Amino acid sequence: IVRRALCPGSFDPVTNGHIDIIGRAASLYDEVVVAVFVNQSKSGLFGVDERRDMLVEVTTEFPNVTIDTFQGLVVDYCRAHDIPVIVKGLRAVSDFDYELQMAQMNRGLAGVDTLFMPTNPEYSFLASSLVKEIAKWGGDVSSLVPPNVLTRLQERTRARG
Ligand code: COD
Repeated sequence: IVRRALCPGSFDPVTNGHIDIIGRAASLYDEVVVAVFVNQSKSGLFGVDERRDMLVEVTTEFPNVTIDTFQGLVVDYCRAHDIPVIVKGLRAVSDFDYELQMAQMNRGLAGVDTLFMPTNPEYSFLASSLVKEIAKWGGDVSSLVPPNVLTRLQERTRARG
């Protein structure tokens, strides 16, 4: 049997923290799908297609990882693609409340389980929202995101002034 897992997220944009979790999931499962979930109430800095393209570029080193986009419930994506488990990174206790709530809801809704991976301590403070804020004001985020994301952040923040 093929063991499949889903790494869902906003990935606006993908950071080194995400890549760490994706790579570790790829070493545990036969196939890992990373899916960009569209959140209609959050406009985001990057469009969904751009977020997908950046993820494709940074996951070429993992042959068993594929990238997709989806609008809807995580459990509906899992059902449609026959994926029994979601892999999530946990940074701190502050992540835990909400992640536990979602995990229990997803299990109740569709029997889809969630596996939590502790973040690499190097990335425990790292969040896409902070990266965007720092980049917006010209701060150095080169140690937080891969080079292709850095380039796009610089282009985007320059374009917006
Ligand atoms: N270190 C380790 N892991 C990290 C780090 C880091 N520095 N940063 C992020 N992560 C992990 C976390 O596991 C996180 O969940 C994941 O990467 C994605 O992070 P983000 O910030 O890109 O994504 P979120 O948290 O905005 O994604 C939320 C979802 C899209 C998963 C959620 O909104 C969702 O499930 N939406 C679909 C609708 C749905 O099914 N709703 C019902 C839920 S019960």
